[in-house]
Amino acid sequence: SDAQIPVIDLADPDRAAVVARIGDACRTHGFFQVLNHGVPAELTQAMLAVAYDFFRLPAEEKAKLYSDDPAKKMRLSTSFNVRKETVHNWRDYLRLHCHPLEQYVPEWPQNPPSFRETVSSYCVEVRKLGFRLYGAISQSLGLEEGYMERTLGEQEQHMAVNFYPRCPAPELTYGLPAHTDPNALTILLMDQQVAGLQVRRYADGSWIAVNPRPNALVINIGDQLQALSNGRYKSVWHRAVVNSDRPRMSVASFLCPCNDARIGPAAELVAHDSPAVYRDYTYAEYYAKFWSRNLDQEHCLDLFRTSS
Ligand code: AKG
Repeated sequence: SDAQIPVIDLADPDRAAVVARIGDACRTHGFFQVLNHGVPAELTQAMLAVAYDFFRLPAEEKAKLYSDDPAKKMRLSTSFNVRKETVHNWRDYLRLHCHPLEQYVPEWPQNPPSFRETVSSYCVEVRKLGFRLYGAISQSLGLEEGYMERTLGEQEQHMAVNFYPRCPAPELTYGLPAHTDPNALTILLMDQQVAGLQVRRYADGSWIAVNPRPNALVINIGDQLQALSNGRYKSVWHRAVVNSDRPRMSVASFLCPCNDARIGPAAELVAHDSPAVYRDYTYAEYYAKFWSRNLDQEHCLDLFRTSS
């Protein structure tokens, strides 16, 4: 279909209009693209280039980093949950914890030689963008600008560097099957040459392709913002398809509440005619639940609904 997710120019001087567009996008799609987002184009290009260089390293060198233990703070892995799933996904990925950087960078790959420096700089810029978006998202819900930042606590930041090799039979699997993101906000840097991301429209369940757009970043609402917004904003299903012609890369940055953050609908968004849709829980509880499941199950947040 020709439907597209909204594209929002963050440099538009009309702040109220930008906030309104973001609110609209979060309500109707749960996804939007941003332009003039402050992450320099040279840095996004360098990030993608170093990601490709990493996955071009000899298999024996990469194998040393392999682990399928989700508790590890740095690991190279494949598929999603290789121990549990029946159909594997056509994806290899490097997962990194990124905040605080000085704690984690010493564990990161030293090869390619520019990896640590490029990825660290990218993480810093993406985090700044994420906090700017939290401000706008809070305001778009009628909350004070600092609401999300305060409620989510001293936030963690994770990264998935997703590499989807050429797939000889792309109709048999996905790069990543449909899932929603368990964190608060995701900032996705997509391959500029090869498309693959598809987003499920909340309105009618149809899938729309998100085509790469020069220098744009893709933003999506994770499960935690759906909970905080009392269901007004949507953490929607999305997936990555693969193809037989070309490999593809994507770099997903996940801003996550701290483990002991208490998450639940904002008091300001709960009223007699809009009761709390979700119960309160800690992020640690949610995250453990998410990783204990496969991706082909119901929306994880449905397990945290109030019983009424
Ligand atoms: C994820 O890493 O959670 C994604 O959804 C990546 C999607 C993509 O590769 O475009």
